[in-house]
Amino acid sequence: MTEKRYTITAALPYANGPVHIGHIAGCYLPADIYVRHLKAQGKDVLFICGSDEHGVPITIRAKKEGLSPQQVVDKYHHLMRKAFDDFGIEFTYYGRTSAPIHHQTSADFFKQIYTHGGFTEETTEQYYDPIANQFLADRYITGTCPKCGNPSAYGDQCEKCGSTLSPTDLIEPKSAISGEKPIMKATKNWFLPLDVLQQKYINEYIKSHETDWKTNVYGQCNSWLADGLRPRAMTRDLDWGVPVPVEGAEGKVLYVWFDAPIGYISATKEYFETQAAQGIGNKNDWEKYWVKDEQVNQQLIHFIGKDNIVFHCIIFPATLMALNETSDKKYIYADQVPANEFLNLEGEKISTSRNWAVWLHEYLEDFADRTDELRYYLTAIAPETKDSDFTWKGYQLAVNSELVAILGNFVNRGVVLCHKFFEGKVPANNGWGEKEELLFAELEKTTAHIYELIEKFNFREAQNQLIQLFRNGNKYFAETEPWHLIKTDVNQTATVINTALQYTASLGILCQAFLPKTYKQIASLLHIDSSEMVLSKVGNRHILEVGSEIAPAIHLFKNIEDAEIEKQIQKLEQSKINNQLEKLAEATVAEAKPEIQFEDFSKIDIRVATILDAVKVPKTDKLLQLSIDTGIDKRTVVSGIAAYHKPEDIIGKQILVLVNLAPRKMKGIDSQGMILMAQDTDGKLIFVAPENKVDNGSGVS
Ligand code: B3M
Ligand code: ZN
Repeated sequence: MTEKRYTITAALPYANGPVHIGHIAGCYLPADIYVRHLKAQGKDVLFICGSDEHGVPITIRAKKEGLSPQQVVDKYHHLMRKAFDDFGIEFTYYGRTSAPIHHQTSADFFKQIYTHGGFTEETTEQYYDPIANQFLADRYITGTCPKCGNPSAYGDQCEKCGSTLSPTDLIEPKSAISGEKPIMKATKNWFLPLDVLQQKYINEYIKSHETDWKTNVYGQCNSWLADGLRPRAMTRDLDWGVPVPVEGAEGKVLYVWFDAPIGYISATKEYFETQAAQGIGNKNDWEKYWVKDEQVNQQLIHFIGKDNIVFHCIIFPATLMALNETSDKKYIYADQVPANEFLNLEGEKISTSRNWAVWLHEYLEDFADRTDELRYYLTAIAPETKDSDFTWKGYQLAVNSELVAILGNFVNRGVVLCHKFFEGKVPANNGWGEKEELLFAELEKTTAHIYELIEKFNFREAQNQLIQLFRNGNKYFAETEPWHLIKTDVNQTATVINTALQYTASLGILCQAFLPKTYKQIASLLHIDSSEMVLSKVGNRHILEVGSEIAPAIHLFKNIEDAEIEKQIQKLEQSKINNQLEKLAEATVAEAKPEIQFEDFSKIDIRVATILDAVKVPKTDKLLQLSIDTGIDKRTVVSGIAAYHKPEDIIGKQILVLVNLAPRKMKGIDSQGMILMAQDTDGKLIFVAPENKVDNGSGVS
């Protein structure tokens, strides 16, 4: 059994928002590197992904955007797909779980297990909204967190203290749909008996990966198994998803975590169907990648983020195990699940709802053509073993001091010198010395190491080793100094340039998996057809023919300017300000706050003041910078009222100011205090002021 066949999947992103850098670093980029590396070796590999278009996250988004769930998934499916394409993630096929073939496949799987008696039927009491006439998914129930008192915790978790909750934990639960108090109502659902499957298969399956899975992945699975798996409902009372294909299940759909991973299989089917329709291959070829074939060493590898570990290592295999009990067709289970930890942004957790993210499609707009730069930095900081942090300054530094100064510089020097001394034709190699032998010996050793690292999913270090090879190239130039050597020894200079260019060709090939655009550019600089730039040639001393012409020099990378980085940081700061303002607005409309003591109130120092001057804070649309006379002093306050008040209209106005609020920096300006505003029903902010003019500094009590 020598033939190896790879089925590689990357987590199906929810079609409820665009893709951000955290997703890319988490699984799409490492998967793409791995796949490119395999393909470069001529391996049989299929790379599958697609949009996850079911589940509560979609319906919540739809409600928020005032769209139907179908409109939401259409919108984000196309946006994500385009961003992946533009960024150069080379899926063999990108499907979607709303596709008919997916509905069919997942319904068939369910039916097959059901008919075979593989599910247990259970009636449980679930929260039900009597006004909206529907059962409530955990996310649709809000209430007070029993752990920290946060009044807007969700039925599955409290975002304030991070506790995992179940809906019945909430104090004073409310339906997020109607605001009504939900009632308990009995409902029937179908459960996968994970407890039984654990004893029969799962324990053994996980145990068999004790040494070859990443420790974080194995550890998480093991702790679930140690707790003992419990039956899990594979159907839900929801009106969006794949309808449960059995009688008496009206109004129920398949649990999204049942159908989503089957999406990998249905997308594979769809791919081979489309191929077959064009006369290529056979539509049943999908089985080669999913159904056990004793003659072939099949490798199924799921690239995911750490929050998906249990679903890919336990629940999906369990589904397939239940399915495998029903027929002779045996589906394969994951051989590897190289899950990554999380990527943070500027020291904070990436958050879609707070818009604290770098969206891939926006990056591609702002940094058109700079795809390899982002690939490079995300791999350099890949959260492989622990969470890591994306910073714009870090990105700039990586590009300028590594891609420009090390990689780009080395490639450029060889090409420039070849044109300068040898009319742009590859000069002869007139005999190697010690330096050349050493350079190539290092190349051979490091290449083998890079392969090993990639095979262990250690892309970060693999790329680091690649850059080290470019560093060695620069060192070679520094030691041989061809720009001086040319004056005394043309033959020896020819050898140096020949060596540098052959070495460049090898490194170009090694760039293929990590920096595909750079790989192509190096190929075209050296006038080599990319089909000639194959991994087996790395280390070859004669990739380029003596006398062959090379292209004029270009800069592979250019520096990222401070202004570009500043613009991105400003953008993030703007999100922060918007969030603060939203929070303030929310706080004012929220219900009555808990009782306080007089001592609490007496800490507050509110004074009458007059606005002396007002200007808009540059590059923001919401902020005004006010100079005010508080009677105690003259000071600056930044206030989020620009949308409601023109600066010229408010100069001279008397207002109320909380003067002893700790200063806060907003857009780099120290804001000393807070103007008191009332909010009308449209959300407009209106000044609160004394009825008649009084002295500045008069206290309010
Ligand atoms: N859509 C969860 C996520 O985006 C889910 C992954 C499905 S993979 C089959 O994190
Ligand atoms: Zn809480």
